[in-house]
Amino acid sequence: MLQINVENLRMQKLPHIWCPGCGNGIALSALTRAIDKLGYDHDEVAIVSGIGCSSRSPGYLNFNTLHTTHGRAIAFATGLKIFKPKMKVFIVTGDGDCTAIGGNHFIHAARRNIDLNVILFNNNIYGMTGGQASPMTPFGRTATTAPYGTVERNFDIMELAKAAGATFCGRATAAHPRLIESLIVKAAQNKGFSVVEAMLPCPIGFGRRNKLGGPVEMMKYLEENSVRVQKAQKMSEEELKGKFVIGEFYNKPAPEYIEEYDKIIAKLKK
Ligand SMILES: Cc1ncc(C[n+]2csc(CCOP(=O)(O)OP(=O)(O)O)c2C)c(N)n1
Ligand code: SF4
Repeated sequence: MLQINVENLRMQKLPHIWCPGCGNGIALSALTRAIDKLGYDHDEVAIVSGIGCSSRSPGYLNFNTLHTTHGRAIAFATGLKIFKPKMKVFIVTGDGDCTAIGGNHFIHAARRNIDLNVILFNNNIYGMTGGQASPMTPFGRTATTAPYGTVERNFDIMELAKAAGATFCGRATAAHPRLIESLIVKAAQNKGFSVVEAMLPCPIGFGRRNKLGGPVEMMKYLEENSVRVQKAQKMSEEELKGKFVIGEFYNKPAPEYIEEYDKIIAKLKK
């Protein structure tokens, strides 16, 4: 059974604000289990978020936490990491927070390969503000801002992260909590910019409007339509339509931003 270590929670901040059946808690608990597995002290971990339902997570977590402004979590985390390079920094961000208003921070942090770990809580919608479409709302799905279905194509964040320069990326769904956890462990072990996408049900802002049923049906949908990366490689584009490819997508080291900066500082000090 999957358990959560209560020492990782700020019990005084509970109950949380999330709707019944929201997937955020699944990713939050996977993050805490990953931190336990990595053996980090509470004092050496920082969790940074922007604004949104998902971005409320750090408030419930008993680590160093920063709840910042919408879209700016990566910018704050970059400053923190530069000032305290030994800190293990995790960013909890929603699909709107990370890929719309925060999109430019995301691609440039990836390009720099700064040692940060983005945990993208992807519920395909702006949950907190009532269900507007985000850049990760799948084509054709409805939202308050797209009542007849969005005509915009959604980002594939794995492809975007890799193309921008991230050195680790992986995806899992709420129906695969152990995979979310193990991807977060690997992300943290990567010395560079890492992205873990957790596909999570938002039954209120996304599921209800798109007639995907309640939380149980949404979880089943995620489970039944997921395909492991290795299997997906042998499938045609047609066969992959509507499927969520999950697993480790990319893991290849490259020069890390702070280490490169330190080299220049050391050279100039000589
Ligand atoms: C600068 C700014 N613009 C807009 C908002 C309003 N706002 C708050 S949360 C949010 C979207 C949240 O969606 P997402 O990041 O996907 O997270 P979720 O709530 O789905 O977890 C928006 C637009 C804001 N707080 N600040
Ligand atoms: S609106 Fe969606 S993301 Fe926000 S708490 Fe409710 S179910 Fe979760």
